[in-house]
Amino acid sequence: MSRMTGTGLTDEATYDRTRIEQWRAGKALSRRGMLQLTAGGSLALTALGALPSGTASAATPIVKPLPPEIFEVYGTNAETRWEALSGQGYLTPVERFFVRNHTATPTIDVGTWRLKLFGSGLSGGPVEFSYRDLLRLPSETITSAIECAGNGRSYFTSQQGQTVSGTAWKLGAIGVARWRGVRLATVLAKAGLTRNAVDVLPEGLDADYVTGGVNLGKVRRPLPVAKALQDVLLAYEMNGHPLPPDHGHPVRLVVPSWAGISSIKWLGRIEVSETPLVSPWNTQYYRLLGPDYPAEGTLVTRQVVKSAFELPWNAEFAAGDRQVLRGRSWSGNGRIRRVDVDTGSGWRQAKFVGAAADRGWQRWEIPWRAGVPGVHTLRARATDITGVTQPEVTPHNTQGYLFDAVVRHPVRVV
Ligand SMILES: Nc1nc2c(c(=O)[nH]1)N[C@H]1C(S)=C(S)[C@@H](COP(=O)(O)O)O[C@H]1N2
Ligand SMILES: [Mo]
Repeated sequence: MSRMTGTGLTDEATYDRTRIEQWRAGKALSRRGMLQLTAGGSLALTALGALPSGTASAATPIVKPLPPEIFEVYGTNAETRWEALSGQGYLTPVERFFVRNHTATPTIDVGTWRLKLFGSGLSGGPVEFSYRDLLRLPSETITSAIECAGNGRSYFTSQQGQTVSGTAWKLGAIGVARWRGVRLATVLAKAGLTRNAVDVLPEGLDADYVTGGVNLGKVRRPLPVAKALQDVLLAYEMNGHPLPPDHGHPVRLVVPSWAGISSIKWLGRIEVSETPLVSPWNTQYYRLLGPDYPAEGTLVTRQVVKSAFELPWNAEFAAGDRQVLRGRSWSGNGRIRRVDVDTGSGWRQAKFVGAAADRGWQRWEIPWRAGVPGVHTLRARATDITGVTQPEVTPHNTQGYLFDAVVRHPVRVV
């Protein structure tokens, strides 16, 4: 599974193995050891001081309207209904883009906002950038998906009969947008990145995340410097407009192909370090844990292959009608090579619609004649450019990440 490339630590397996070895060298690698490490990481961060300049308001978790025909809401989160992408273009409009908030969308004043970089991985002292500083740096525009690692989680239960923890997303915790901003590489270079730096730890300005009576601090998750330098953007624009409040205004990270948690919103600080960094979001969360995984779990980095129909659950069709079924497929490994669809009589190859961005999704369609009345099952199965195909079953992991199995989509012919 590990594709060794010159990018070294951007390969997820290499990254995790390297970090695990580093932990092992310094700490016992029991689950308890990892939790202690987490606590230590949090304390260390708190001790670094420098209060964020943003102010979080707990009043409304999500600022933009969430019409029920477009979104399904779960507490502080909202997923896009797949039928709401029917008739839309390649990009997900901001008004339809899913929101994943650990707490609530904060209100941040761009005038006083600063991005602070600090840590042993910088040759000088701490460095600050204002919003205007960032706008003056060379910009880059990329089209990229942001997808929650838990997207599709509910199918572990509904399709595989397994218990998992976390938000019971269907397949709508993904969106594709055009992001404009400054490469993180540019900002790190200006800040004096040393040759020995190994990790960066971007941190949000939203409220501390408190769960089960424990304060886990600011939402933050380390990235290896190799990935940070490769294709990560400090985005200030989404689909041609200033980043909206719910998606990280004024500046968020966009970490293409990796789990959505990497793309920290409302960015306030980035620690740059010559020693590996940890946070609860890479020790406690975003690890694949369960019988099929090593005791310490496997770190979640890159997203997996998935497909979805632009149809409501239990969509109704008139018997005998000729239809065109439409959908989209995507993968954290790169473009989609082919998509097959089964409507009950075997797999048929779907036709691609339009071009796809490297880090976006592929739209497709296939004709279908709705047959006899009753419940029918539609299935779509994609294969990506690395040859990875969606399996029938995803091995269970306790937190329900990276569900990649073919989803059985029920429709009714009446
Ligand atoms: N500061 C901050 N950044 C964050 C989060 C958060 O709660 N706070 N949620 C993360 C998760 S889990 C996901 S999936 C994506 C969701 O991005 P979106 O809300 O713009 O769709 O943001 C990530 N960045
Ligand atoms: Mo997420």
